[in-house]
Amino acid sequence: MRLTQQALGARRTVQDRVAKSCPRMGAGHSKGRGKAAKASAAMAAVAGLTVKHVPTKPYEGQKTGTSGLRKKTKEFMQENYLANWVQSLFTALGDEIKGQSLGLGGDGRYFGKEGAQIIIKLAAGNGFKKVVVGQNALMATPAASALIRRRKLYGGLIMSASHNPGGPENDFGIKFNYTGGEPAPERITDKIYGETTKVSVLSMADIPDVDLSKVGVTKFGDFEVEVVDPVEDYLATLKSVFDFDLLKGFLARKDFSLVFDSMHAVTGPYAKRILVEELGAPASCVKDGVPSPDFNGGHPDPNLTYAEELVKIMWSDPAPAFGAASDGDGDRNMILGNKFFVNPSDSVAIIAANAQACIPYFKGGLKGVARSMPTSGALDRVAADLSVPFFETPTGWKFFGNLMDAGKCSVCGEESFGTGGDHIREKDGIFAVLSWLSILASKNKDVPEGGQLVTVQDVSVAHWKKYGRNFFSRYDYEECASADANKMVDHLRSVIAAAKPGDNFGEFTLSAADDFEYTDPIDGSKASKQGLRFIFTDGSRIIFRLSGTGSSGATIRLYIEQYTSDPAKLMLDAQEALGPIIKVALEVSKLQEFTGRTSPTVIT
Ligand code: G16
Repeated sequence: MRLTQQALGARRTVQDRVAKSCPRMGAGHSKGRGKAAKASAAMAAVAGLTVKHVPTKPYEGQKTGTSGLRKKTKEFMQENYLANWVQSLFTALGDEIKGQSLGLGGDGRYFGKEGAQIIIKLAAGNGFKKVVVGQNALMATPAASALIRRRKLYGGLIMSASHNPGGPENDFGIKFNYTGGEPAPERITDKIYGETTKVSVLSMADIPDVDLSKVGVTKFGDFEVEVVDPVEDYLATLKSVFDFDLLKGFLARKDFSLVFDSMHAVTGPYAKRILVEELGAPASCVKDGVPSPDFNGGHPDPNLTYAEELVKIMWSDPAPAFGAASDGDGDRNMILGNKFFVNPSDSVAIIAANAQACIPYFKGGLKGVARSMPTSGALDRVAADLSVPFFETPTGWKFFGNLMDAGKCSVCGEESFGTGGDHIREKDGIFAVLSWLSILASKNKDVPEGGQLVTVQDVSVAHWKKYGRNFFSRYDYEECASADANKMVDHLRSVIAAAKPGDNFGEFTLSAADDFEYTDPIDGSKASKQGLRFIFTDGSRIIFRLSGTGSSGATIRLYIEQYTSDPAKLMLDAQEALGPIIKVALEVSKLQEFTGRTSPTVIT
C-alpha cells in the first residue's frame, strides 16, 4: 500500500512526539544516548531475536543526492557509516516497517556483500520480519523495483553508485526504493538526512552472517532471509510487457546481429538469461558479462566516452546491426546502430512514438509521457502528435513515480541515458533494449531474410523526417572544485536576474531565463533550483546544472538543444549543428574562467 500524505503526516506526528519526549543531546552525550537507546529498544519487534543496541555517532554529509547516498567506498567502510544511514532510514520510516518485508541487492560492487550483512542485521533489529535478497547480494535496480512490486514488499535497499566506478578507491552507494518500487521521494530522503544528523544507536539483531551464495530461506526466530535468483521476478515482469516470441523469431534471423555490453556490471546475468537463454541470441553477444567488484577497473557508464570498446565494435567493418550497453546497476542504457548513436532524448521519443504498434504492454495506447527538464523536446512533439498528456519534471527518476501511480504516464525518459515505462518505477536498461528490438522486429516483419533490413538509423531518420530533429548535446565537466562551480552558478543567477526577453545572446534572442521549479501535479510538492535555463525564441535552450550523483567535487552539466525541421539539416552532426549555441553557453557562463577547464570530460 502506498503511504498517503495523510499517513505520512500522522507518522511524523508520532515521531515528533517521540522526539519531543526523548530529545537527543548530540553525539557522545551519554544522557542523550541513553534515552535514544530506550527509544530504539522499543522498536525490536521480531520474536526470537536478540537485538544489540550499538552506540554510534553521526557522520556529516549523509545527504541523499539525485539518487541515494553516493560516496567514496572508503568513507562507506568507516565504522558504522553505512549502518548509520540505514538506521536513520528505518527510524525515519518509524513503526510502519514492523512486520514488513524488505528487498535487498546491489550492483555487485566492492563492499556490497559486507554491506548486505550489515543491512540484514539492522532490518531484523528494527522489526522487519523478512529480507528478500538477491543471490550474492546482486540485484539490478529495475529488477529490485520489479521485485518490490511483484512480491508486494514494503520497499527495498539497493547498494549501488550506478555508473560511477567501483572498488576500494572508488565509489559506493545506497538508495531506498519505496512500496511502489520507486526511488524514495524527497519527503522521505529529507527525513533520513535529519535522522543522520542525530543517530546515536544502531538496533542490530545478534545473528550470524547469512550465506548469500545459495538460493533458499534461513530463519532466525520469526525473522527470515530469503535468497532469491535476482533475474526471476524481473524476467516475469518483462514477459508481461514484450512479445518474447516475436523477439525470439527476430533474433533468429541470420541477417541480424547484436552485441550487449554489460560493462562487467550487474546486467551480465540478466543479459545471459534474457537475451541468450530466453530469446536465443548467441552467448557471444554478451560482452563483459561477469560482474566484477571494480567493473574490471572500468567506468560502467554507457556513453560514447566510457563504453569505448562497444563504440569501436559498432564503428568497425562489418559491425553488428544493433549495440547496447547498460551501467553499473542496469538502469541506464545506450542504444547504437551500425555506426549510429541514438541520443537518449531521441530514444525515448522514438520508443513512445512506436510503443502502441510494437510493444504489447502499450497496445491500448499511452496514458501520457514525461521527460526531465534538461532532456530535449523530441518527446514533446510525439506527445502532441499522439494527443496524450505530457509532463516536464526535474532531473531524478523519483519525479516520475507519482505521475505513473496516478495513471498519467506510460513512458518516460531522461537525457542521462534513462528510459522506462510504468511496468516498474525505475528506469530500465533492458526494457530500452527490448523496446528497440521490438520496434526493429515489427518494422522488419515483412522483410525477407537477406532483404534490406530496416535499421536503427532508418528508424531514427524516419522519426526526424516526421517530427523534425531536436539536436541535443550534454557537456560534463567532472570533478571541478565545488567552490569554483558554485561561483559559476552564482554568476549565472546574476545574469538571469538581469536578463530580459528580447535580449540577444549571439545570434539567439532570449525568450525566458529562470531557475527551473516544479510543482508535482499529483501531491502539490514543490522542487526548486532544479537547473538554470536560457530559452530562446526559436525554442533553443541552454541549461546548467550541478550533478547530484557524484561522490566528490562538483560535476557541471551543460545541456544544449536546438530544433530543426529543415530536411537539408536533419543529417548534420550534432556538434556541428550546435556549434554556435555551445559558444554562447560557454561565453555566458564564463565556465573556463571560473573552473579553468578548457574542455569537457564527457560529451554526449
Ligand atoms: C540518477 C537518477 C536520474 C538522473 C541521473 C543523473 O541516475 O536516477 O534520474 O538523471 O542520476 O543525475 P545528475 O545529473 O544529478 O548526476 P543513476 O543512473 O545515476 O542512478
